[in-house]
Amino acid sequence: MNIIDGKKVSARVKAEVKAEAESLKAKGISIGLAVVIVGDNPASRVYVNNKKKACAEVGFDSFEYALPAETTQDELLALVDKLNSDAKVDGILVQLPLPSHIDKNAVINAISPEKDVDAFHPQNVGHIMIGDYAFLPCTPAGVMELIAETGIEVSGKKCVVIGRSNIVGKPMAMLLLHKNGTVTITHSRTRDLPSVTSEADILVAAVGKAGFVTADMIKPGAVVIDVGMNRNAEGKLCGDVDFEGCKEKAGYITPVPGGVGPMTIAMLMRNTLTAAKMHNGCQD
Ligand code: BQF
Repeated sequence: MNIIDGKKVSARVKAEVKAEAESLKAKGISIGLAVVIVGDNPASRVYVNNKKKACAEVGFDSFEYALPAETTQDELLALVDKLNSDAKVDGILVQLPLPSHIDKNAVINAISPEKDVDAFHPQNVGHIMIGDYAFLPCTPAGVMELIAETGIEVSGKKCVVIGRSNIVGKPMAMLLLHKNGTVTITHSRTRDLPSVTSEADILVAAVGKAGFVTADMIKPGAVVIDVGMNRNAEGKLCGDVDFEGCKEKAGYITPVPGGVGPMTIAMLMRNTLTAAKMHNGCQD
């Protein structure tokens, strides 16, 4: 059993981003990320703080817009519009989930694709599908970095993704496919899930249920990546994988916290750097 250290890998990615940000700064180019949060979801507040902290670490400016829960969709769209044309803003991040009276897709569609550092805009989703990336989807891209860290090649391997969300499951499957994995996407209607997952050389769990993946569901020696972010009865952060039960059987496994989460943030920093380079005409 090997534990993949997401904190360590994310520190390396952030150090690379920081070095590039410094060389841009030497040319008079600063990098800015706008972070928009609507309402007071405590988990969202933590995530936004993590993103602002990472900006400070790598030398980006961050601009927080904390709007009340009653903000109308039109008000939010007006803010996005303003940020789209603000030259100090290279990346725009609207923290999800949004209150139910706001249409998430209307907001995502309003973000300029050139500033869409989450890669949620349909134009960027299309790029991901084709494999000519402008921005990488942050969480799936972070997972790919963690898989690379094991030294195990994706090409030809059986990869199983549990979960089909637009944010994780679907783009995750695309990135694995582009690396020539043989990819299966499973979900709540999949029949006999354990028989599918126990064939996986690489298993990515993005379900949203604590302890969903148990040892009987994994292949001995498999790479097990846990995207889950759940709280158990004691309020402790835990993933979708029964870590204690799976850690001996898996070849490699990611912990929660300290696995995929820090990578999501690091990849957001990388995307913001990419955006700044695009906006300043630096080739990449
Ligand atoms: C860690 C997220 C579900 C829904 C919306 C580090 C984060 C989390 C954990 C973090 C997440 C999850 C984010 C750790 C951002 C990842 O040390 O393990 C960082 O801030 N994340 C988000 O913005 O929205 C979410 C999960």
